[in-house]
Amino acid sequence: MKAGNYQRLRELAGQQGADIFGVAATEKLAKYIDPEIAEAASQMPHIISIGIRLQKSVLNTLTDAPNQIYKTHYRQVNSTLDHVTHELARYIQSEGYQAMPIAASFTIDWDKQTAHLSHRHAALEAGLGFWGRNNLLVHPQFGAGVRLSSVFTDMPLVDDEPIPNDCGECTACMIACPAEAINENGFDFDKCYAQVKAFSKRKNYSLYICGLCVKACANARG
Ligand code: B12
Ligand code: SF4
Ligand code: SF4
Repeated sequence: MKAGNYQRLRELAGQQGADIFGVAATEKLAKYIDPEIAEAASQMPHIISIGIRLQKSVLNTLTDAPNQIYKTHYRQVNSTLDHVTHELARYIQSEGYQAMPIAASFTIDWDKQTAHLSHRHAALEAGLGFWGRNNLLVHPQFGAGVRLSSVFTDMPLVDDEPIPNDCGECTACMIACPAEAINENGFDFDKCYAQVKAFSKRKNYSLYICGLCVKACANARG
């Protein structure tokens, strides 16, 4: 039953537009769940993690800053992620189980820069990739060129395991980052945040996006 549910959800996610799919145990992610949903989440032992691969043709138009085609692609992919997680939740509820889809991109606490759930940590536990030098979830084949989303559920499912891969000798994102936020000592969140905030102030932007370490990683892996 667990394996059958997993396969059915995996197929549905793929039909609706997801490129990658995995399942993590909710209990491993307790510290990455916002208090607003903690009680509800504790009754749903699995987190379905999905991802959509970004188009390299779009990423490769980036030179030294985000541009308008990246901004529109970012929105398209978020919108599709929200569609897929909603469709998975609809199916699960129709089968008599609980499901809670989490938005692809929504910040609930602006001081701490946190969401209802950290999709990266869910994807890490679901075996969709490893933690990269760029602080992003790196898929072994698509690199950090994947956007992520998640659904809590109590439908019986098999949990996946994390994968052992890592960045190895690669340093492509260190060279690409305009803020020097990625270095031998790790990831400097303040430098990255200051850079994406500065980009957001430009005319017609408003979003806290960048994409340069994503582009570097997608090309390094793929
Ligand atoms: C708020 C937010 C931001 C904020 C701050 C994010 C942050 N805290 O790092 C800002 C605006 C700066 C930002 C920037 C970007 N973001 Co953002 N962001 C989010 C959002 C909405 C919430 C993140 C969150 O919950 N943080 C809370 C803390 C607890 O979790 P965390 O940040 O994941 O983890 C921290 C630590 O655990 C630590 N850590 C360090 N090393 C290790 C090692 C291990 C093994 C572990 C477990 C943890 C760990 O790193 C983090 C601290 O910085 C998520 C969507 C979501 N719901 O997850 C997208 C999300 C993380 N963003 C994403 C992306 C792509 C970006 C940008 C590239 C912008 C862009 N799209 O062009 C940059 C990249 C910055 C970078 N290199 O990390 C993607 C990441 C996809 C991926 N493949 O990983 C997400 C998941 C959106 C999505 N739906 O796909 N983001
Ligand atoms: S999002 Fe931009 S500023 Fe932040 S680490 Fe990546 S390349 Fe650097
Ligand atoms: S570009 Fe290379 S070093 Fe940076 S996160 Fe991706 S694999 Fe790791």
